[in-house]
Amino acid sequence: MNANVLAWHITTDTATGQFATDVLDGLRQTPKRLHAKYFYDKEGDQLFQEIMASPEYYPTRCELEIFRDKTAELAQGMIMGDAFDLIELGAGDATKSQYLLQYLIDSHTDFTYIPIDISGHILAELQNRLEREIPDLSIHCLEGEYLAMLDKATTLSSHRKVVMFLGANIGNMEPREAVSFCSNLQERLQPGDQVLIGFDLKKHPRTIRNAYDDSAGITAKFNLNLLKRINRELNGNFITEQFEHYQTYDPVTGACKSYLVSLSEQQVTIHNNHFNFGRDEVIYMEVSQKYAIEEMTTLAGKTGFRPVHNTYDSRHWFADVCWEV
Ligand code: AVJ
Repeated sequence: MNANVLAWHITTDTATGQFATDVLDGLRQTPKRLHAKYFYDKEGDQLFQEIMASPEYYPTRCELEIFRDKTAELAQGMIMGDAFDLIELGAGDATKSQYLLQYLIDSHTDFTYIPIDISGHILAELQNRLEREIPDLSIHCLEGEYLAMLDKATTLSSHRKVVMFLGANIGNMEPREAVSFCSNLQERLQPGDQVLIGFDLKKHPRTIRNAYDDSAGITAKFNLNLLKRINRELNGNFITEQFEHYQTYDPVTGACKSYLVSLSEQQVTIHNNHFNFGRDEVIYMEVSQKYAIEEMTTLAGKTGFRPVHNTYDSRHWFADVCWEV
């Protein structure tokens, strides 16, 4: 394929076009970087499932414990007041939220569940399953980008809103990006609206590093899969054996970062675009930011929210925090 073919992709297929643009831009930067949001193609989804099942990766199990065992605590702030919309950004298969949904139904709460996801396929499956398993649930799926769909949800109803952003997905933002994301969220909400955000907390640095450097090498595969995806979808020629996963965690800043290290001096071509890699040069792949309790509170304060309540798992490794506008 030549550059014209790439241009064709960019103008005719927004999804592929954005992927191509972001990959080429990222690899032109110093240091080179790729975006974690592109990890999740079919193979990446499968590998992420394996990560969540690995003994080292604790965050999913911690948040599941909160939703399963502390449901009443999570719900207490929400159920005061009139009917509300429970909006979930990046709902996925909603395994965790389902405990909360069931609890709200059992306590005869008047609410509509509005899952937002970029994948229409995932939403269709979710809607099917929830209609079967929680027949009394009122559900309205929105397919698209988080903030655009949040705007849409605002035009659909004037109900009070509770917006959930779970799974420590906020960790994929650098602290500065988290501030602008929370501000954008706050601007779209009204006084009395709430958010429920899942944060992975600072803890023993080895526990954290091991979660992203599992002994079976699944996280390494997960990172390398993005190179394979670029080969598949953007006509790249990465030799994945020439790259090695390297994980860091800085217990002071809370930044947990993954890199791919080039094992030799090499050139990679993506659609006629050439990229030179020095030996030991890295690609910065992902940040999974960890928070101290005060750092979450500071983030709330900087972005116009008032912290209402934090719910923790039994080890205090994870927090789902409720903030109000
Ligand atoms: C889905 C962003 C929460 O950062 O912990 C897991 C992704 N990356 N292992 C995380 C991930 C490597 C995960 N999030």
